[in-house]
Amino acid sequence: MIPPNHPRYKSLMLRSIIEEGVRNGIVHPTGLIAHGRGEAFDYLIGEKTQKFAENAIKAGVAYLKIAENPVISVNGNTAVLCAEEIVKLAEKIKAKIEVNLFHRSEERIKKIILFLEEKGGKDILGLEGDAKINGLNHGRAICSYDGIYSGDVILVPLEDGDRCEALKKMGKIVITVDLNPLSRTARNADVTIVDNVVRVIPTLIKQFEKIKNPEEIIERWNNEKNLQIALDFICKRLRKIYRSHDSLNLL
Ligand code: PTJ
Repeated sequence: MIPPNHPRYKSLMLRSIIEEGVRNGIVHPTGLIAHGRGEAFDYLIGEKTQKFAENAIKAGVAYLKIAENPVISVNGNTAVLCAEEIVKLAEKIKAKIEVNLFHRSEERIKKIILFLEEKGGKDILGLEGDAKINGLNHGRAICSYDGIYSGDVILVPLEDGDRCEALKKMGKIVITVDLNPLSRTARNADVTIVDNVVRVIPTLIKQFEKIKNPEEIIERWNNEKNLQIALDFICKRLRKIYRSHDSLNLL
């Protein structure tokens, strides 16, 4: 039991959700490591949705608004962290949900589909495995023809760099959520939301009604520049924290 008044309550709760996800076979064991890396970067951005993430969320919404066949790709970590919100988002934007795993196993796909269905998800793709992402030769290449394969705009939180690159080569617009602005996925995607997926999905839902000028937002969007802003923010923040520690030591 984590006491709600613990100063790290929210973060510890997310850890425990991921841990439980591993125990019940939804999250792959390496999902713990991925989560830990995410936590470290969340620390660096102040565990808040910063301006650069807000702007990326707006760009993501803009692409989702003009999409003809949007798809949300869900893996083990994303499922346990925000299944309910993913289902709500899919309904709002009329997107398909596909369970698409890096460490693919039929058993885990079934568990994740069931988990999403318990939260209200319908017609969830993933088990068919009737298509392949071009240029990848591993289980992670397998996808659904009616989902990722034929989709035009793909939202892939916590994605693998190789696969993101392969999706881009297939001509997809890739929107990712990745706390690490240095990752290959972050650098390859069309829109990289440097923020925690648990904060991003509810914000995407809220912004969907608000955005009325998607074409203008897309026209102005520069992912590389936004990633640089995120990195500059982290560097500036670290220098500031370091200085304030220095002055504390002097007292
Ligand atoms: O369920 P599977 O088999 O599809 O596997 C999923 C994981 C996440 C294990 C797999 O895709 C993987 O190994 O991912 P990576 O290459 O470690 O990348 C995960 C990225 O997500 C890292 O850059 C983390 O910083 C980032 N990340 C982790 N937790 C979060 C996050 N980004 C946003 N929100 C998070 N909560």
